Amino acid sequence: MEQRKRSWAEPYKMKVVELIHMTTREEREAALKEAGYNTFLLKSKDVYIDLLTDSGTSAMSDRQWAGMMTGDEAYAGSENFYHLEAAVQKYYGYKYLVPTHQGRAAEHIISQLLIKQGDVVPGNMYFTTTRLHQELAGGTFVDVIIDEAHDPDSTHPFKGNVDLNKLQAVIDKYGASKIPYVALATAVNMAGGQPVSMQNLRELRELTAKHGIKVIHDMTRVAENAYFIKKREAGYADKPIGEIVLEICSYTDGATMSAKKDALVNIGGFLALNDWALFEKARNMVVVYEGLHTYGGMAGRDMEAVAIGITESVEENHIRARVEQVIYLGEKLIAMGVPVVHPIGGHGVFLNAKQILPHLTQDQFPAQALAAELYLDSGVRSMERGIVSAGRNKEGKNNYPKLELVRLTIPRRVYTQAHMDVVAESVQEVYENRSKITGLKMVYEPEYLRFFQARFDVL
Ligand code: P70
Repeated sequence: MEQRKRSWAEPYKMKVVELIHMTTREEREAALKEAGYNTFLLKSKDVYIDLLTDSGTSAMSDRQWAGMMTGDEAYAGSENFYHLEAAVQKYYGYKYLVPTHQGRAAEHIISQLLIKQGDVVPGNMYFTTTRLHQELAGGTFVDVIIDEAHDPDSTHPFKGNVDLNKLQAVIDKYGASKIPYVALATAVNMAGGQPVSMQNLRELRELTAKHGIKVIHDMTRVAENAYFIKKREAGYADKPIGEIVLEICSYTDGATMSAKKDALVNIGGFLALNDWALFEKARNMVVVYEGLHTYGGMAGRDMEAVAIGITESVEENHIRARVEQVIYLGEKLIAMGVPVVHPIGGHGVFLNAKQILPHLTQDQFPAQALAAELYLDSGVRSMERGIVSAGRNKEGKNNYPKLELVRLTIPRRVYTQAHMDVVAESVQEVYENRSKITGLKMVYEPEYLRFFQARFDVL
């Protein structure tokens, strides 16, 4: 007998709501011009549905807000630090915790501690802040993700996987002593929120162990990765998400975390390590750049919210609704014929700007132009993830990434299915009028992470 479809619904109900602004097209035209056609420079009051990022934009639960009231704001030895430390040990299995104000601060510390001038750092696709910290420490990032990750149409179920042959070639070429660690991200952001398989992690551990190379895990979206393993990898369908997360972490030596994503808070992060000697060095460094080692730039109340957020992030109902909401939007767009990155990832839907705007060259910033047009149409804010984000290489030349994407990133527990419908209809409208979209030129380019503050003008 055929099984009747049973829908999922948000495993929460609303207690407080935030009113959002609606604008006219004329108002949006003025706002966009003032923002230099960069969605990062728009004022939030001018945005209707904000899909810029899933970072720090989650709705916290009543349990988290209640936890905030138990903030122990002692300068040293805050109770909340010990709660967070216990949560990291229990849910992620890492032994030692260095709190930081957000993810990039943890990246800074680990990069400075492990990378020497002239080192190479292989990783499963670059992330903007991660690669910059590796470069500032004297290293060079080398991409070792599987080829499928660079192909938006490939439906490989684990496009985040490390290509072990590519990694072996890097080891052969430079020697293990030049490789401080492999930078391994779960739910690879720049590839479209694509997961790594457990099988791949096991093999990666084996290969790196043979050469004495560490694996440092960017675990910002590890629970979303775990959900895909549960859905797609043999042997995991009945395993609790928490167990899958623990197993993922067990194949790595330490982790950087932006708690602003998976862990459902508005600010926070950490570095987690298993090696005592390295931890001691990191703890020493955090007091220089972040704050004392028992708060690292977070208030006590923030650490409590992270500790509770971690427990909620591995709840089955939560993670299912979170990822399936993203997939709901993605499938709607696919049904409308809009080119997107396949398969739909864990934190957002990525529009394939190269394919949508074939009349623009990459130097005319197609993804930036598409994000601007979407905002003009409906006030939906998205993020460029293409040539602007990819920045310049060490010689000062533009990087030309294969992926030229617009990210529609879904904040956790914030928007409803009706919001997703409105977004899809706006994307469809823009898609149907795509031939009228013109390119942009960059008129201001900052030195670091240019996508945040660059300004553009119409061609
Ligand atoms: C995003 C955010 C942050 C992030 C991440 C991964 C896989 C580290 C970090 C840094 C915010 C962002 C950051 C740079 C460019 C655009 C947007 N990602 N690793 O929206 O963490 O922000 O806490 O310092 O995704 O994807 P943090």
